[in-house]
Amino acid sequence: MRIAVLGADGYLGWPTALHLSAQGHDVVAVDNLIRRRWDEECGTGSLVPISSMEARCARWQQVSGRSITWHNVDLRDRDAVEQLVVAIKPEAVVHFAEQRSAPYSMISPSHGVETQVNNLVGTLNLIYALRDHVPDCHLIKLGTMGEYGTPNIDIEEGFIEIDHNGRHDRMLYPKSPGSVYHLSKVHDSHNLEFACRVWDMRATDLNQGVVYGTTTDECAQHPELATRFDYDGIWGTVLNRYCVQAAVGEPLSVHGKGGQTRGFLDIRDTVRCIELAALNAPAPGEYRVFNQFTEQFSVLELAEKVKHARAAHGLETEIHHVPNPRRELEEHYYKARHQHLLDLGLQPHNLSDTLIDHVIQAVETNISRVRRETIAAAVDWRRGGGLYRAPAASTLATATAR
Ligand code: NAD
Ligand code: USQ
Repeated sequence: MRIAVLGADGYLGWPTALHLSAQGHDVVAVDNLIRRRWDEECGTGSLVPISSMEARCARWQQVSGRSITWHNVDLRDRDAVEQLVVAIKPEAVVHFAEQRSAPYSMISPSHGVETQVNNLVGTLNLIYALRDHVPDCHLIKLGTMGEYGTPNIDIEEGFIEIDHNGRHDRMLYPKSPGSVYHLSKVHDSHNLEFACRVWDMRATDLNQGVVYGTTTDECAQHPELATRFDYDGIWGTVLNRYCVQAAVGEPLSVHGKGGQTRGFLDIRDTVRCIELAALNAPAPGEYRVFNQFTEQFSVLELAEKVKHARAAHGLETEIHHVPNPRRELEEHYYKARHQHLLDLGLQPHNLSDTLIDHVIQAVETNISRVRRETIAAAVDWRRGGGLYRAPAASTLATATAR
C-alpha cells in the first residue's frame, strides 16, 4: 500500500513509518517539525538524541534497503495539503500530526487556541483533500482514550446502544474530556464521523491510551533511527516520567491520591495496531472506532510497579503524592472495552519489570541529557493554566487537604 504517515517526526509517527516500510509498504513521511520548535519554546527536549528527518530516512535506506520519501508540510496550509494528496495519491493516511500535550494546551488562552486551531484545521484540510482527490483512501486518525473521560459506566468502542422513552438507537459514546487538547480530539472525531456519514469517506478513529517505552524493532537497528523520548512536565507521559525519576533518584510524582485509571500500551503495540488498522480497512461510509490500549492501571499502581522493578535490583525508590495540578477524578470507576484490535490479531506486550528495566537503562545511557529542572509538573489546571514549577513533592495528606 502507498501510505502517508503524518506527524512522522514524532514519538509515534517515526516508529510507525519505519514499521510500515519494513512490512513492504510504500511510505511517505510528512511533518512540519513544529514539535521541535515547541520544545525550544518550552525549554524541553527529547532525552534520546534524534536525527533530522533527512538523516533518519537516509539511514533507514542504508540499513534496510527501503526508501521513505520525506515531505515538510504544515497541515494548516490547505493548498499544501491538497498538493501533497494529489502528488502522492495515498491508499491510506495515518494521521498523528497534532499538538498532543494536555498541559501545553492549558498554559494560556493562546496555547489552547493554538492547539485547537492546529488540530482541527489540520484534520479538516486533510478530510477535504482526501474527499476531493482520493475519496476511497482510508484515513487512520489518532484520537485518545481521554475523549471519554472517566464516566461511571463501562466505556464502549466509540458507540453506545441507548434505550430512551421506549425507542432504541446506536449513538456516538458521550464524551467528557479533561483538557483543551483532549477536547480537540473530540471535535476531530465528530468531523470524521460527519465525513464518513455525509461524503462516504472511510475512517478509523484510534482512541489510544497513554503510550510507554523507548523503542521498536526497527528503531533499535541504529542509533540514528531512534525516536524521541519525552519526560518533562509538559510533554512527558506518566510511566516514561516515572522511569526517568527513578533513574535520577527523584521520588515518583503521583498526582494526588493516584487512583486516576487510564488505558496504557507499549510503543511496539502502537505500531502493530496501526498496521492492523491499515490492513483491515472499513467499508466506504464507515466511521470505525477502536480503543487502542492493552491494559489499564491507576497511576499509583504504575508507580508501585516501577518501585517493585527497582527493588528487584536492591534499589530504593520513593513515591510521593504531589498536589494534583489537574482537574480530574482521583478515585473513580473505570472499565473500557478494547476488543476490536485483539480480534484483528493484536498480541499485546504486557507491562513487565523487564520493560521497566529497559526504559530505565535507556535513560541511564543518556543521563547527562536529563534537564532536571524540567521534570516537575509545569502547568496548573486549577489556576486557569500558567506555567509554574510545582512545589516540592509533598505528602498525600497535604494533597488531600487542598
Ligand atoms: P509528538 O508530538 O511526538 O508528534 C507529533 C508530530 O506531529 C510532531 O512531530 C509535530 O511536529 C507534528 N505536527 C503537529 N502539528 C502539525 C502540523 N500542523 N503539520 C504537520 N505536522 C504537525 O506526539 P506523539 O506522542 O507521537 O503522538 C502522536 C499522535 O498520537 C498525536 O495525535 C497524539 O494525540 C496521539 N496520541 C499519543 C499518545 C502518547 O502517549 N504519546 C497517546 C494517545 C494518542
Ligand atoms: N500523572 C501523574 N504523575 C505525573 C504525570 C501524570 O500522576 O508525573 C497522571 C495525570 O494526572 C493523569 C495521568 O497520569 O491522571 C496521565 O497523564 P499523562 O501526562 O501520562 O497523559 P495525558 O495528559 O492524558 O496525555 C497523554 C498524551 C496524549 C494522549 C493521552 C492518552 O500526552 O497525547 O492523548 O496520553 S489518554 O490519557 O488515554 O487520553
